[in-house]
Order: sequence, then C-alpha cells, then structure tokens
Amino acid sequence: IVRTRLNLMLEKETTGNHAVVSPRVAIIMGSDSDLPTMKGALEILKNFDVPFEVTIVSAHRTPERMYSFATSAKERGIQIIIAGAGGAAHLPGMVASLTPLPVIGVPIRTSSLDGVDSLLSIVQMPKGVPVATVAIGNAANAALLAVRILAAGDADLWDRVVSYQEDMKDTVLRKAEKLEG
Ligand code: RP5
Repeated sequence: IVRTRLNLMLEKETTGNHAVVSPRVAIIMGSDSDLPTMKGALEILKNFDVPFEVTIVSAHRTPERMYSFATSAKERGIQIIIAGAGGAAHLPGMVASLTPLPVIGVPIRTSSLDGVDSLLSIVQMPKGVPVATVAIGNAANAALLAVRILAAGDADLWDRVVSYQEDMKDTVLRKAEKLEG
C-alpha cells in the first residue's frame, strides 16, 4: 500500500505496528473526508489488538488502485475488508466483486441525503456478491463484526470479545442500579 496523506495523518494515531505489520484487516475509504467516521473502526481494532492497514481507495476516482488493492489483499494476508464510502457508495460492492474476502460496508453520512444514499448504495447488492452493511456512520460496529469473524478461529481474540460483552453488560447494570437508587 502506497504511503498516502491519510497514512501520514494516522501515523500519530496508530500505536505500535498496528498499521504496518501483518495486517489482518484492511480499512479503506473513498476519501479522507470519511476519516472522522472511519476512526471509530480504527479505535476498536486498536483496542482488540488486531493489526490493520488503512488507506484511501476510491471506486470512481482511482478505479485501477481499487482493482489492485482488492486483488492483492488475500496474498498480503488480509482476512477482512472494511470499506467506508458516501453518496454513490460503490466501493464496498466493487471490492466484494473483486475478491472472495468478506467485505463490511460503512455508509458515510452525507450532507445532501443524510447518508440514506450511502446506505442504499451499499446494502442493495445483487445475490451472489454479499456486503455486510452496518448502520449509517457506525464504523465501530464494522470493526466489532470483523473482530467477531476473526475470533471464531482465534481463541485469544474470542476471550477478548467475551470480556468486551461482559464489560458492556456490567456497565448497563451499574447504570440501572444507579438509576434505581
Ligand atoms: C465518496 O464521496 C467518498 O467516500 C466520500 O464519502 C464522498 C465525498 O468525497 P469528497 O468529495 O469529500 O472527497 O467517494
């Protein structure tokens, strides 16, 4: 993956070797304007200590780059792709058409149609070419889904997912107790 402006922007935010060593997940987005949304996925993968790479790939502005990214992802060790895009959001679907790897789509909220355009562009895939689509702007859930898929074959990661769910439950129960007095 070419060192892009986005990679440079993320340098300070990624810790250790998350962004460069044996990435298992690829996070791509159509534009650097998607980054504020996609940061939600970066945070989750960092918290679960899942190595990832992140870059910009645009279906419309850089179609050749999209092709080379998608067709080389498996041989580079990528197991899951998270793709964020807004508007005519063809990136997740086109990537899913170019590789058998699981693709999770993140619809980016837009100013004109509030992200409904992105959601419908990503979710309405033809039979045979699946994209797992999360809610508008919910990049965190895309990463959590990626972590769960990886955890099915990774005992350590499985334990971390179980702890995450337990922590979530405890948080809600503590809030309920506080509310009840
Ligand atoms: C899409 O167009 C991107 O995913 C982004 O959400 C949207 C707008 O991109 P910019 O014009 O901000 O670069 O391809």
